[in-house]
Amino acid sequence: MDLFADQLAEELATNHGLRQIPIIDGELWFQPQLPLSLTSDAAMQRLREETAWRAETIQVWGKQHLQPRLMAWHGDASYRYSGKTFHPEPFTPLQLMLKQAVEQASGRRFNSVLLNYYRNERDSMGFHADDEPELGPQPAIASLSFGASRTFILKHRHTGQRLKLALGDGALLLMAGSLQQHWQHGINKQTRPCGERINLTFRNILRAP
Ligand SMILES: O=C(O)CCC(=O)C(=O)O
Ligand SMILES: [Mn+2]
Repeated sequence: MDLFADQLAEELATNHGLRQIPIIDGELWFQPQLPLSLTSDAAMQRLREETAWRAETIQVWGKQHLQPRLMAWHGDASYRYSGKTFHPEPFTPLQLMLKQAVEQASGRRFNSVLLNYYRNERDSMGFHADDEPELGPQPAIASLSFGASRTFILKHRHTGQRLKLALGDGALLLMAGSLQQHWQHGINKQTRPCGERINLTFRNILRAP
């Protein structure tokens, strides 16, 4: 049975701040609206304009396809993702400000951000885990969303349990502990029309010693 984690989180969220959503095999923390010093509309517009968006390709059965979304990588460290090495652009001032807000809310530090731009309901992200070795064995990944609400789905690798979470405008989600080892996550395309959404996943890339 699907567990609607946003309902659960709402019950748990008796005041502001990140609240833990109880799940097995990992940590999941959620805050419906991260307080920021600018409106989401303003953040969205600046992210749209200031980010180095790219249409990346993906190889499926030997054929090149365009990813169903735009992506960008900013920060201090290069990173391998979906078999590709990203050489990041520097953080923009707005990204640094958002990073600071996310760090304050989560108590974690980050040195990179992957941004995803879902142009409409047809854009999506396939099931995956953020388990690249550069992130370390138990990475903390903080996801901040702006714009249209989209359903974030977590799927347990062994039990098949699914958990759905509506990530609305301003929502902060923190994945931590052993979550990436045991769960995959993704955003399906949907039939119901929706507007644009920009998601930022802040990560800490471990540097070579
Ligand atoms: O758009 C989202 O909420 C998910 C993004 C994500 O999983 C990723 O960037 O690895
Ligand atoms: Mn991910």
